[in-house]
Amino acid sequence: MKRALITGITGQDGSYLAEWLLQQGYEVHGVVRRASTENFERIQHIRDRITLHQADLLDQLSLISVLQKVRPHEVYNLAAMSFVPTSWVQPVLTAEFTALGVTRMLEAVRLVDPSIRFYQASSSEMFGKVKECPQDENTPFHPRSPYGVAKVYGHWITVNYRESYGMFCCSGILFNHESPRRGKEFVTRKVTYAAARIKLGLQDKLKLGNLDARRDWGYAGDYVRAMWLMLQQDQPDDYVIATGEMHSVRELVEVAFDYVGLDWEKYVEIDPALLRPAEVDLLCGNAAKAKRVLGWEPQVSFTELIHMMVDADLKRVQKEIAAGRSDDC
Ligand code: NAP
Ligand code: F7E
Repeated sequence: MKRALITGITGQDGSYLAEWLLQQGYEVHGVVRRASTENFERIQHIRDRITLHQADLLDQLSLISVLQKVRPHEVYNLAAMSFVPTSWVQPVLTAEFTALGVTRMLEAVRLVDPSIRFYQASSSEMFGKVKECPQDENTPFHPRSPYGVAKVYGHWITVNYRESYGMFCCSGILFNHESPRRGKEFVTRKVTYAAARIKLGLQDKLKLGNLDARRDWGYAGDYVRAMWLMLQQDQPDDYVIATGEMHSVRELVEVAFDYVGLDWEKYVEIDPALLRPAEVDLLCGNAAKAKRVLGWEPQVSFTELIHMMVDADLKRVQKEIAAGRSDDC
């Protein structure tokens, strides 16, 4: 039986990847960091089928120990400080987690068993102020946030361990991917949650930043399959994973509010505090290499994704109302 270790298993992608690997017959292990209250909501439904280990990307020895204990065949390094605005507030910590954390994980792999296959969660944020459209594996990087800069470091150190030590290291350059499990501060979820709450009478305004920003949004469940496929190839390599379609935040709001029968313009307010010091105006990926080599293609369209998220939020908010514990807005 193959064993996999996932860092960031409590996150959006970690939870979908754990499900996918269980379906493939893997023994699944996850790294969690200590918190005063457990934050296992996304993995609650598979909690009895996975094994969790305490470790932290800031603590080299803890990573080595967990690898020695689990002896995985594959490591998926998904843990990171992943929210772009916070990276301006905590740039040094972002670099520690999101950049140096990758080297700590790679060093642990090299020390314990360099034949372990390694996946690094790289990001389209590395393209930032884009040099061409669409972006592919050869497009130069120009990151626009401390998060993007940290991800560029993580990407190149992954490539470097492959080239320096011949390790099986892959970097997946994933464009934005979303789901009902997306954190509520990211724009898709912020919008679908607000649409549900406004529809159900719990909220009357939604404050947003830049409505003109455009992104290539896909479904997280599709994207974790690509991570796994990368580690099943004969040769390690880097791949762009994207839908190839771009939509603005304004279109996202329209689709979500239309779906619940509301006119978004009556509810959305622009809050200048939500504008970023440096914006990524547009991102659109070319995943032709992933299609050709991995046979990977997205299965959920943009509209299906947003409808899926609104449906899930309507159900969640209705449950909260029934239980008498809806969030105050
Ligand atoms: P997410 O929901 O924010 O999850 C991040 C995970 O990292 C959480 O499990 C978090 O644990 C963990 N983590 C953070 N700091 C840690 C530390 N010091 N030690 C151990 N664990 C730590 O992010 P996601 O959307 O699933 O994304 C997964 C990865 O893909 C991230 O690296 C992200 O930067 C990258 N990525 C995401 C996208 C996207 O659109 N979703 C696109 C490209 C790349 P806690 O639960 O304890 O906070
Ligand atoms: O913003 C605009 C905002 O925070 C998308 C992370 O998973 O994907 C994600 O990063 C766009 C930006 O995602 C609001 O200015 C407008 O242009 O949902 P987001 P992100 O910054 O693209 C990449 C690929 C990652 O790797 C990251 O980990 O939406 N926007 N108004 C807003 N964004 C937010 N969050 N909140 C607003 O009110």
